[in-house]
Amino acid sequence: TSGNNQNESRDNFVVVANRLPVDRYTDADGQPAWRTSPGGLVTALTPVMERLGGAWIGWGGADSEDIAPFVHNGTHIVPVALSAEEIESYYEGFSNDTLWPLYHDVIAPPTYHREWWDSYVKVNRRFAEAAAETAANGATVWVHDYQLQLVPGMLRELRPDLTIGFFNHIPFPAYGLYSQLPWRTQIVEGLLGADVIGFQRVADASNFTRSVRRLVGYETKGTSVYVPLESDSAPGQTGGYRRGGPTRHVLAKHFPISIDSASFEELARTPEVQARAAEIRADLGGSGKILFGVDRLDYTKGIRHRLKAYGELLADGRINPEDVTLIQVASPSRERVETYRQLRDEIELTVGRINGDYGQIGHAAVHYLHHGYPREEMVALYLAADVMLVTALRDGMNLVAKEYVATRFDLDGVLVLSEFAGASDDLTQALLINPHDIEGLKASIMTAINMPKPERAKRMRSMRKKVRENDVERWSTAFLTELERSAAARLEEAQG
Ligand code: GDG
Repeated sequence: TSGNNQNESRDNFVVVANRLPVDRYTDADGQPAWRTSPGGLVTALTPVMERLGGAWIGWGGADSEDIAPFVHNGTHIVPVALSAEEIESYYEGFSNDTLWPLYHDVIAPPTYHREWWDSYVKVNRRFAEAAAETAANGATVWVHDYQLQLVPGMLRELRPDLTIGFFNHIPFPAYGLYSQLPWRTQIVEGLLGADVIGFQRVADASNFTRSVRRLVGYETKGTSVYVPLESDSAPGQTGGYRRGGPTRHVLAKHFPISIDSASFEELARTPEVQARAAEIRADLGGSGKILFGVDRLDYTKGIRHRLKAYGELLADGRINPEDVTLIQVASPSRERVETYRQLRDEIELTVGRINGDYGQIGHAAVHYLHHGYPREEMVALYLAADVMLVTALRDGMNLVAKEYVATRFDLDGVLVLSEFAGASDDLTQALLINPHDIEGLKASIMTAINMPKPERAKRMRSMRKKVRENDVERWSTAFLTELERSAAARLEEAQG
């Protein structure tokens, strides 16, 4: 196969993701340089990369056109260039204004533009070609997330020798919504190029297999999809293949992602972070309850619902700003997409109103911060917070919920958690809420504020056990084990 050329310099393990695991910055001498980005995926895959010797293919950010591959901390970095026009159409457009709202149950209306789709196809092909050139013969390639759903199919055509995994970090919608997508069949076929397709929740995997049955008519059984090897008809024509012919097995299963739990606890135990948490509490008056929310500023996170519930509790006189404060960190996100601009305006208007109506000198009702913070500060905030508010309307997993739990080695703090976040499957000892039910949300916030210490400790202990056991290493190992199994099965078949 084509993988044999220069096999020496090629990699046995290749990650393909929209973004590279490194960020560009200007060093002390004014020279452009790269440093590891703080993300969870990077942490999760670093040990695997070190073990297998890996490459990472991704976009390097807005001002990083035409950079040659290089090595960073032992990882082979392969930048994919995007033009300004492609950033608009493939990334901000199709990825973040078509797929993102559609896959989050159309909380915001998805925009369908044929030009955006064309760009998505073109950019996915560029990523697939880069992967085909980088991967050694028989290598394993792990593709990530909704921006790259066509890569598995394209890559399988280019390099049938590879073992291909795909992990979807966001929800996969029910067929009734997914079927809106004009290119629904192409995307399902793109994904089916993988050997293993991972989702966050059981429901996401079953939504996908249902779409497979409805759109291409392939046989599915539980987490197995049987993709016919010979097609009698043009792709996309439902049922146009010979039943009972030879098939390729694809596993479509849930692999709930997690965090590096130990490293969060370790950071929480450092004297610096402890001191900072105490300082935050003291700055807010020392004795009152602190409610805390931290999210990318995104309409899926339910920040408006959270503020509505909190504002009404103040209006009803059930809480008062001398005793209760809300800190809301909204880290800047996708600021060039119109829906996100509007959301920011709405949130800032609401925060201004709440503070204007209920704040007092020295007691703001909401401390609203539109910044990104270093991880140390995040952990100090988690430690300072009596109540953590995760009110997402739809969220693949939500790592913030798990980070809060991992941080609270003191067995204190209450997590209010949306049942629409994947994290609620595991964290059943949180106060589970439906964010659309404002009265219910208000009641749960009051329960959290007034929860007695022994109950807080009992719930936190049980959640900590889950987050410690199911950490991100377990996640990547579970996924890669299935990929290895699939590679072994294919090898066996090929050898007869
Ligand atoms: C997608 C899916 C799924 C946020 N602000 C700051 C900051 N963060 C960190 C958090 C957390 C991460 O960003 C956010 O992860 P989430 O899981 O909460 O949400 P998404 O960004 O939407 O992630 C989600 C995830 O992919 C993984 O599969 O769970 O469902 O939507 O780690 O701590 N970190 C720092 N400063 C900030 O200001 N340092």
